[in-house]
Amino acid sequence: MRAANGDFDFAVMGILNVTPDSFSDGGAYEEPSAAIAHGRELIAEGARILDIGGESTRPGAPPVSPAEELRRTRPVLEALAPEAAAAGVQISIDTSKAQVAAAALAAGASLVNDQAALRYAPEIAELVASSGADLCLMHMSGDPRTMQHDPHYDDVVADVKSFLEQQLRFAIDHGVSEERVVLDPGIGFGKTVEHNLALIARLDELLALGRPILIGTSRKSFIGRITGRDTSGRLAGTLASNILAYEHGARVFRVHEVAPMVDALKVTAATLRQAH
Ligand code: HH2
Repeated sequence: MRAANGDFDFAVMGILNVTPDSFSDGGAYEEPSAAIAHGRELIAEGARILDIGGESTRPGAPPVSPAEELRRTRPVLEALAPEAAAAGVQISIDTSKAQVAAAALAAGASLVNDQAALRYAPEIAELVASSGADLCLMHMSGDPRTMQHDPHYDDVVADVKSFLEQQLRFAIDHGVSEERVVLDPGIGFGKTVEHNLALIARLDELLALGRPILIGTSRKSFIGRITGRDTSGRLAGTLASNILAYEHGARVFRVHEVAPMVDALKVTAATLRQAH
């Protein structure tokens, strides 16, 4: 990760879903002009990374072709890339398709956020290696169509850790520099509420892999299950889960609402500094 928030050791990643069907903001930024305006807002609010995605991965989401994913994301990426570069903000492409990753890297993205962690498109490793980009490897059990059908682990934290270790090794063996990789336990991807909470509470165990941890809890259903709130009322739960994740070692935070997250993490980080 290149850019932290101010003199703090965390980076907030703003979510920019250019999709008709994302679970909490589907359709809101489907028009390129609306997505570009929202991207500018996220930068102004303090996002250090913009994560642009053209395919929803909510449970049961229908797959999207590479051409359609590119049609959605490319104009937004091309418009925002120069402004993001001027502001020192990194652009991330949220995709598991090599064709989409390649086009996004050519248009100015410098992070590939691969939710399949190279399982669907192993060739993303070579693309990332040759362009010198960063790579996020996320754990998902199965695929979005089936992942919430009775997920099971022997020990969710140990199983996620060993998967991430194996995919990190694969990436390195295919030319990716280790220091370019970020790891993500994949909150909500083939996990029960208890699995998600265990991953946050025991996130420290993933630090042994030696790479920064990215976490994405924003508005997710485990927060709704605990609080009884729909997606529009999950900001407080999102902040709470990310503050705890920071305390347990996460340093990159993927969220829809950037400004409150930046403030909450600044106070958390400043407080914890005094404890050490
Ligand atoms: N979660 C979502 C999408 N991409 N990437 C990473 N690395 N980690 C995550 O936890 C993660 C992710 C799902 O959230 P969202 O983009 O809001 O929804 P949708 O997939 O429906 O577009």
